[in-house]
Amino acid sequence: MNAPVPQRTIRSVCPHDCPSVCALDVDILPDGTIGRVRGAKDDPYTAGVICEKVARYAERIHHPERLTHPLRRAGPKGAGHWQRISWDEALDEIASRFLEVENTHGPEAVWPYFYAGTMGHVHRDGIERLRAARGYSHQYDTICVGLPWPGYIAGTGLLGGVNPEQMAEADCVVIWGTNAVHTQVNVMTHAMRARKQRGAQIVVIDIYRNATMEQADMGLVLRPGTDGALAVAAMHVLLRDGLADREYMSEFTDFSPEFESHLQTRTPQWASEITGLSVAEIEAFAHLVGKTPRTFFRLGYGFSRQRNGSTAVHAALCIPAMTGAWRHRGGGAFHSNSGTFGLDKSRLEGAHLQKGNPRLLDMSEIGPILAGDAKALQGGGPVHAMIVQNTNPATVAPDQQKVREGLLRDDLFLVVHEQFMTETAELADIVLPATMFLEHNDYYTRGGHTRVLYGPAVVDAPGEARSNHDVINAIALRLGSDDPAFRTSDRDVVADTFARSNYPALEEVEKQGYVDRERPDDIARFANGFGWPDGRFRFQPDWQDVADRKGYRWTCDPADMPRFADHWAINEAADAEHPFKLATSPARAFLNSTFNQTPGSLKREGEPSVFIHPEDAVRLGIVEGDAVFVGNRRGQVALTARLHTGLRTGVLIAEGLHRNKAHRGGQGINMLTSAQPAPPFGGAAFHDAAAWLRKT
Ligand SMILES: Nc1nc2c(c(=O)[nH]1)N[C@H]1C(S)=C(S)[C@@H](COP(=O)(O)OP(=O)(O)OC[C@H]3O[C@@H](n4cnc5c(=O)[nH]c(N)nc54)[C@H](O)[C@@H]3O)O[C@H]1N2
Ligand SMILES: Nc1nc2c(c(=O)[nH]1)N[C@H]1C(S)=C(S)[C@@H](COP(=O)(O)OP(=O)(O)OC[C@H]3O[C@@H](n4cnc5c(=O)[nH]c(N)nc54)[C@H](O)[C@@H]3O)O[C@H]1N2
Ligand code: SF4
Ligand SMILES: [Mo]
Repeated sequence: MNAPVPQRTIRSVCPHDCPSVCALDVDILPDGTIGRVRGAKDDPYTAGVICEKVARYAERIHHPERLTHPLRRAGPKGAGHWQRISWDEALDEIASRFLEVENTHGPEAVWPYFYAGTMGHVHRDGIERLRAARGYSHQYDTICVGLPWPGYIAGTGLLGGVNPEQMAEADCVVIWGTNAVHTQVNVMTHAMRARKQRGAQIVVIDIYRNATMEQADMGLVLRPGTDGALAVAAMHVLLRDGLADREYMSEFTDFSPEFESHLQTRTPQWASEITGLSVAEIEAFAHLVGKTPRTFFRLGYGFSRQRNGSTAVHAALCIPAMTGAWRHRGGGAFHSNSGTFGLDKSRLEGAHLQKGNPRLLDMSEIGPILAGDAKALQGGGPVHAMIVQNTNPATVAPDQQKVREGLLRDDLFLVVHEQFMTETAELADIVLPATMFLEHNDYYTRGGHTRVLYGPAVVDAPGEARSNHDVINAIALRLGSDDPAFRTSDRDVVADTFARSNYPALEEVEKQGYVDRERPDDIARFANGFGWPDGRFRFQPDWQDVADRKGYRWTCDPADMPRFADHWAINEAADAEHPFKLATSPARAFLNSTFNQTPGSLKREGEPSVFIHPEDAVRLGIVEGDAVFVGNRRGQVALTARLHTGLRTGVLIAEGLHRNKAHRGGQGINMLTSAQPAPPFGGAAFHDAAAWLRKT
């Protein structure tokens, strides 16, 4: 008889698409299953805290509905009839169907589609190797970062900021457009330290009194899509009341008399009419940040998911450049450090294999693309085959009706590699079972901090589940590619990527669990200059420079962009038929659509619902718990009305991506969101939809 294996605790890292990228301590029980999952206490950013959904990970990794075997559709598309097949059968069929499409329609008719279900680079980005080797259509990655990143870079020239641990050393923390209590709980750890240790003021700027605002000293509830107006009016007040750091601006920014005259027109009264905030609120905010040198601006993703989101992020980022907050420890700004990791992923992504110069298809436009929209197809032919990894577009992508109809097309061969039978997998021809993070090796960059962490394979995968890396390699080999890049292990790729990037060797990283990429503090706060050639922060962005630097593609006429930091009035306007503005803010216990099948999360989130202001409810004869429809030109969705005093009249908030079928009628919230690429460079404006609401 084998000796019982003692329980052990291993160091891992949360793989989910969350800026916190927590270091985890995971108990592995004697039977090889996982037990408790805790935040690592010795990791300075995680600091022993993780969210409740990951703390309950045992219920996800050992979920009875996990996919364990390859499946082939055994009836009409989407009908739910499946036949179990072997991996060989599955891979052979995929290879022959892909080759058939390549030969009939050309390689651009195949579109590998992925996102960040796992944030491990090997298992997330390895799909690019297959794409490159076959010359398949590229994917333009817009769904999450297409709006915020350009806005940030437009100011600083680099996607990086002050180490977020320094929030604890601030006298004021501005949490702008991120519901951190739901989406990245560790921000609260460090912000609360500042309050406890230094009496720091916490400001939260959002469009409803969300869980994060409940913790704030100053909560600003503005109208959706009006953050740019608040920002420029705050700057107006800073200049007017002598609170701008003119010395800092002349040394470190492009501040000009023209910009100053522009701001003179952006009065608090002007902004009050746009934002719905009172003049007193705008002035109080400006005075607080103007008089508190150590103010830390934590800019989130939420307020960028408006059509004018890029310019809003840029405008908000201008405030610390005017107050000189960047000068002071505890001050400055942060959105993401994703521009600072210095990784060479050329091999991982197969740059050396690139065949031809295929078109670039926008992932947020998957609906129009599959519907045959010529513009979205970039003038090329239809997509006839897809392999989807790490994402669930049938639930998460905008303009859901088109996405669903497109995925159901009979002339589309759809392969979905998944951990669960998601609503995308349900529409597939072939479904492949995928491993989870504790079952494969990978490294993870922490966009919300400074570290790169390593997560090893520590438990066996269930059934025949295979990793993304292994599946990509197997398909490429079957398609006839013989490059050694397709004969590697995930661990080899981590080691090779670290070596190419001049990181410490994997063995060393493994012992420690992480590589610290913290930049010297003066560099992180741009004390030697911002990331543009003249070292100056830009109040007057040059969006073409941003496009050139990052390879972005214009989706509007550059001449239409505001010249300076500003409010840009281009959002979907409410009108007589669509009197509400709807935002689809994140739910606490789901992560996008991940966890929308785990019992603990389902219990917490309850049925899909919509927050409505009591005055609007009274006007429409609606009471708490009523069944309602919310709709617009794109479709309609059944929800349950919840009265909430913490939003403005005329605003609706539907938290979370419940399964479409959790809604009466089976239509999910993205029925209502638009796939129209937002300016300047694309991205989905998920929180910007005009809509009507009526009782069912
Ligand atoms: N629990 C949970 N955690 C998550 C996720 C999740 O779905 N659930 N998603 C993960 C992912 S992929 C990402 S990218 C991050 C995103 O995390 P965040 O940066 O927090 O961004 P969002 O979740 O889009 O929205 C945050 C807040 O922005 C608000 N908002 C919407 N429009 C506006 C506006 O015009 N102005 C202002 N000021 N606020 C506005 C929303 O109401 C919401 O409260 O979170 C990650 N973490
Ligand atoms: N209405 C509305 N829609 C939104 C948003 C919103 O705020 N409102 N937010 C948007 C944002 S910010 C984002 S980032 C997108 C995210 O959208 P998605 O990237 O689709 O994110 P998830 O819904 O979490 O789905 C990830 C899927 O990957 C699978 N997965 C995880 N790990 C692995 C793996 O190792 N291998 C394989 N093969 N699969 C794996 C999971 O099981 C899960 O089904 O959604 C967007 N959609
Ligand atoms: S807070 Fe984010 S990174 Fe941390 S455990 Fe939860 S989902 Fe993962
Ligand atoms: Mo995201």
